[in-house]
Parts: sequence; structure tokens; C-alpha cells
Amino acid sequence: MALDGITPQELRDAVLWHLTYTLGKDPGHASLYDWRMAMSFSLRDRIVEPWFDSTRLTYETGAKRVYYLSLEFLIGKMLNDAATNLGLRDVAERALEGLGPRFDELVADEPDAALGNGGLGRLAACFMESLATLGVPAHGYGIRYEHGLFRQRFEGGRQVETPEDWLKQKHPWEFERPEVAYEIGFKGSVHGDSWSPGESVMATAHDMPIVGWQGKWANTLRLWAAESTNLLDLDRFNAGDYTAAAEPEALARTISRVLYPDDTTYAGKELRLKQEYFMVSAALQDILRRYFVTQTDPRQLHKHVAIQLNDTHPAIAGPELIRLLMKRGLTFEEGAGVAERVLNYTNHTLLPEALERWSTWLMGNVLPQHMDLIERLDDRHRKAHPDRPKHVGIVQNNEVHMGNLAFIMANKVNGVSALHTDLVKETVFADLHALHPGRIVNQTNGVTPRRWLKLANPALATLITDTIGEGWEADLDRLQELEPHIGDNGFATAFGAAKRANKVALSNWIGETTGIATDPDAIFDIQIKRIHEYKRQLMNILQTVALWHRIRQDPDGDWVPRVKIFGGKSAPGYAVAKEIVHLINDVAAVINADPQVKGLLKVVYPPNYNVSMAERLIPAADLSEQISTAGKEASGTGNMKFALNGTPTIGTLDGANVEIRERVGAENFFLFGMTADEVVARRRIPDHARLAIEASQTLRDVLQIVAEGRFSPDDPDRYHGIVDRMWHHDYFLVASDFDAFDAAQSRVDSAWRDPAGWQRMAALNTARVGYFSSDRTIRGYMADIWDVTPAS
Ligand code: 26Y
Repeated sequence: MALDGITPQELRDAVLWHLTYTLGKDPGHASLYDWRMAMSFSLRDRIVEPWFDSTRLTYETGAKRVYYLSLEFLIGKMLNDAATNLGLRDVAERALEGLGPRFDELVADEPDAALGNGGLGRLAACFMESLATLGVPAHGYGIRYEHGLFRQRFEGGRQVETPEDWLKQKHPWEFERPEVAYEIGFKGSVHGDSWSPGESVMATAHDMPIVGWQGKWANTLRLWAAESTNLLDLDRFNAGDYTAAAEPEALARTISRVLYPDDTTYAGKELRLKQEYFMVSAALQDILRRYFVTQTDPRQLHKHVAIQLNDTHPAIAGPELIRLLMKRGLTFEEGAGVAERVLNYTNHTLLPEALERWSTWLMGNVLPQHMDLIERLDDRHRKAHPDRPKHVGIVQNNEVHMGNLAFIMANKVNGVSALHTDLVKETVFADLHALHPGRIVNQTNGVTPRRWLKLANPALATLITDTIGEGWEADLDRLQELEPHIGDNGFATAFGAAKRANKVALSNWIGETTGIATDPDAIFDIQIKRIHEYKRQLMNILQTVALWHRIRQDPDGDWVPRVKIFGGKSAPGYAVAKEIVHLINDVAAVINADPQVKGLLKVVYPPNYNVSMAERLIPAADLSEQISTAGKEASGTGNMKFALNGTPTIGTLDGANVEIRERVGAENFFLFGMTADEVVARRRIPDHARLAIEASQTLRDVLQIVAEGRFSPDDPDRYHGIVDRMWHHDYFLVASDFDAFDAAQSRVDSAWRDPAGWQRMAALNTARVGYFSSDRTIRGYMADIWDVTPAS
């Protein structure tokens, strides 16, 4: 099934063919968009055959299938990814020679598919790619949001959101499947075991082939779009009421209109519940339809199907699967028995405010039969554990706890890093863990090295291949073979040159997009992730202020030049995070314009951080900021991408940082701050923040400068709220960890003064983090959760 080669001339012919017959353009009049479409279709054609072969082989072998249900897939751009995995990037470049635009211009023209908020959505995308690379028969199921995550702009330093519009242009990577459509009901009434929905919409399938490394296998990401069941109300139309006539369609379409842009605070919105049920019901109907193509006994479902729930967002799958099985003749008890052998649940957060709970009123209104089933499941669980503590119920205080529902319905529950899994056992699910020991397992996250090294960092990828040969892309542990070469002059020079070239490219891009000049020889110190109090961008910007203050007191001192780079979006309704965004921009404006600093310190915050920007920033980074309050970051995956690209971490013992540090070695990681246990203890001290501030001259100076309005001269009171909260609340312990962070930054400066030592540390990070490939993670899910083996 290996991919046939294709020459540049053949690919060129294919591009010209699509330009002519698919786009209806001749080369003389084709736009960048036309060329991009023609190239995308030509590469997509190369995926179709392995895609068919994969499906055929799966049917022939009767292999068990994996289904990944997620409300988010943060896939980013597809063109370069497809070209990389097909091994056709060079061929594509040469195919375009003399025709018009360059391949990288086509890549730049593609909009990001931003169908996710952050880590959880990007993890789903990495998993899809690894599943295809490993040849696992798998489908992803999600929603084809018309508008992905909002675009971020800054106006006067404030975040402003505008709608994202990725589907305005044709999406060349999808196949519309109008014949694959399911009806999804809502509301209405229940009589016995039968539900008469009061409303319904259609879910129609849109398929994206996801091709694995070397094009050997391709799976399907099936995204559902909502459409009206009755397209137009003809009676109203004929009566002349055209707006009302179009209403059913507009109503239906709102379901797949927009991604919820909040990954922090859960808000019990009816539309969100409808989105979740819409995706889950369509997916489960589709899974059962496919199952019954070859099987007859629904009781054997677990032998052929494993379903993974990406957080609780698709947790309504428990009751929905039971409902669908009951429609096929199973009793409630039989249905529940099947469901709990098939479903598995991944937890991604311990933050109480991000845990989904639906009022029983809303659940009963939108999904009346599911509310009944949830109560029966609660009963069933209670009877099975008569001595259980009261508070593990699915329904508590008139709320449905989706975490408990997902746990109770799951074969396996997993955390996403070793520390996180321990905390899952000890905190949110302590009682359920006691009742079901062995159900919770760990699967430390990973990232795909194809996108995050091969595609994003060709300079380093080429050096790796030159040093250890081919094959590391799908066997990332082989990066260890770099280690003996790290001291070689040739390797060291080339490694340094690759990093430097990436930094020059980033510096140029920063200049073009923000107008800020940066020195490629400075430390590129990068914190990119959603803006959240627990991720402590505030601590980072306050420490930046401390550094600025020090430089001003001794402008001729021997300072190590730094470029502090921030990237990330705040949830639109998260006021505190928005203040932090504003503060970073205000600090940047003052520092960057300060002649006394003489360019030794720059602060850069390019707007609209997304997957593509990450691909640009990470290969050019010298320092990776992973500074969350210990116990709060479930895993992190950016931390892995940085280390893989030869970037040491400054970080706390949180999430996967712990495991990264174990692997790269403590001497190659800038550790600081309280441990998760110490955090819990510190919070018990009522005036911990005041004590910490009073003990730190540096922090007091910094807070004084901010409170005086030095960064907001037009509105001197602007940051009184931030400073006041630091003194009196500081739940995320910025004050308590500040001095330790500041000291760790000084250790970074000292280490940087020894260029050879720094570079060795950077290279050791690359050589020692092969473990964090998402291929390893998926193998873990296969062995410990899904009980599947690859078909090829
Ligand atoms: C329900 C709603 C408020 C909600 C929407 C999205 C809640 C959470 C989320 C997304 C959470 C998320 O992205 N979590 C991240 O998952 C990554 C992959 O496991 C982890 O690496 C990261 O630490 C975690 O914050």
C-alpha cells in the first residue's frame, strides 16, 4: 500500500489540470487562491487511494475501530501537513517552478482551521495524525463550525474579538456527504421509553481525510453541519412572510454556527448543550449504522468499537448510546452494560469552574428522555454500591455533574500527565476512584513530531536526518542517538546555525507585523497559550517590569539582552484575563519606547496567536515559559513542542513539566516555585500574599510602579484592580512564587553567558524528549484503554 512516487512534472500536470477543470481558470488569470486550490486538490488526490485502502482493509480484517469524540479539533493548516506526510514538499516546490506563486506562498494563504480553543483541541488534532500514522482504524467526530475561534486584535492594547471566517473560501480538504445525514431531536415529551421530540435538526457529514506519515494510511475526521429538517416553511413563504419562512433553517444552523470561545468558565447555555448532543447523537447513530453493516448482535459492540470522550463535553454519549441500543431492542440494563464497556473518558482539567454541570431543569427540558436515563443510571449505580458516600451521585443539588456521569459510564478514565492523574485520583474523583479502583489510568500527552518538528522546523529536521539518518519521524525515541554527537564541532555549529536562522526569520516577521525591531542574538523568551490566571502571564510581565527597572537603574550594566514574546487569547468574557492582556500591551509600549533600555529588552505580543503562529515561534525559541501554579495545568503540550525544538524550559513542577524535567535532566531545566502540595499548604495561610509582597523588595517596587500608572499614564488608575487583587487575593500565588521565578530568570541569564553550555542544554532537550511523541501516547491508549492492535 506504499505510496507511488510522483515527479514534479506529474504533480505540475495535476495542478494545471485542476486549475483548468476544477477551478475553470487558465494559468495567466489564476489568483493565489486558485493556485492553492489546484495544489490542494492535487495533493488530496494522492490521499484518496490510501484512504480507500485503509477502509477496505478495516472491513476485510474486521479490526476493532476507535472513535474519538470531541467538540474541538484545532487542526490549523492542512496543505503543508499533507505535503509533509506524503513526502511531497520538495516535489510541490519544484512542480510550481515557473508557474506563478511559490509553495510557501500557497501555504501562507490557507486559513487556519481553528475549530478549538487550545490544548484539548490541538491534542485531538495530534491524535488524529498519530492514529493515521500508526494505521489504527479510527474516526474523529466533531462539529463543522462555520466560525472557528474568534480573531483577536488589539485596540489601544485591549483585546477586541472579530468573527473568524474560514469557510468563506472553499475548504478543499473536505468531502461533503449529503447522503450521510441523521435526524437529531430536542425537547418534546416522553411516554414510557419513547420520546417525541418537539424540535429536530439534520446533521450532515463532511469528511476530511487525515493522512499519516508517509501516506500509508488515512482515517476520516467527520464533522457534522446542522441543517433544517424542513428547509423552508412554504405556507409562510406563500403568505408573503419571507423572513418567518426561513426561520427553521436559521434556527437549525445556529447549532453549528460558532465554537464556544471559553475554555475556563463553564456557563450552562442551552445552545452549548444542544451542540454537544447534536454531535454525540450524530456520531453514535453513525457508529451503530456502520457496526450493523457487518454485525447483528449489539451486545458484542465492545469487541468491535472503542469510543473516547474528549473531556466531559461529549458525556451525554452515555445515555444516548443506551437510548439508541434500547431502540434496537436491548433493555435499559443491557444497554447500560454495553455502554460502560465501550465508552472511555479523558479528563483535562481539575479547575472547578471548568467542570460541566447542567441544571436538571435545562437537561429535562432539552433532553427529557436523557434526563430520565441519567436518573436511572444514578439509581443503578447507587444500588450497585449501597455503602457509597452520598456525594458521588450524577445528580446533586438539581444539577447533572457531567464528570460523574462520564466516570460512571466509562470503562477507563484517564488523566493526561502523571501528576494530573494522581490529582484526579486524590481530588475530583477521589470517591469514585475508591469505588472503582483501577478504572483511572494515566496517559501522558504527546505531540506529533511530523507537524511540530519536520514541518515547523525544517532546519533542525534536516540536521537530525543528516546526523542519525531517516526514520526518526515515526520512531521518536531515536532522537537519543543525537546525544553522542552533541559535543561534535560540526553538529554544534549546525545546531546553532539552525536556531539562529529560525530566530532571524522570526525577528524579520516580528518587524514586518508589529514594527518592533528585535535582536536575533537576544534570548527569545516565549510564553504562548490561552491567557488565564493560573498560567500566570501576570507573573511573567511583572518580572519583565522588574528587569526593566533594574536596567534603568544601571543602564551601562552587563545585561543579557532579552526579547519577551507573548501570544494568546483571552476568553471574551474573562475580565481579569483581559486586564492582563491590556497590561502586557501597555508594558510593551513603554519598554519598547524607552531609550534608556537601549534595545536590551523588548516586549512583543503579536495579535491572534494560533496554530500557524505557534509553528513560527516555537522553532525560534530559546526559553519556554511553563510557569503555571503547581497542580493547575493538567499537562501542557506546548511545553513538549518547545523542548522538542531545542528550547529549555523555565517552569514549575506542574503537569507534564515534571516528566519533561525527568527526561531532559534537572540540569537542563530551570525549575522554580512551590510544589502542588506546598501550594495547597500556602493557601491555608490567610495573608500569604501580603507576607510574600512584604518579603520582596523587588515585587513591592514592581507593584508600586504599576499602581502609579507608569504604564497607563492616560488612565493612572487602570491597574489598581490588578495590584489590589495581588495584595488581597492572589489565588494563583503570583506573589508567593515571584522571587523564585525572578531568581530562576537570573540563572537563565548566567547560563546564557556560556554559549556552548547553553547550546548543549538546548540540544539535550531535543535528544531526550522523544517520549513525548503522540505516537507513544496513542500506543498507550491502544494497550491500556481501547484494547486494539493496528491493522497494518
Ligand atoms: C466546558 C468549557 C468551559 C470548556 C471548554 C474547553 C472547558 C475546557 C476546555 C478546554 C480545556 C483544555 O484545553 N484543557 C487543556 O488540555 C490539554 C490537553 O490535555 C492539557 O495539556 C492542558 O493542560 C489543559 O489545560
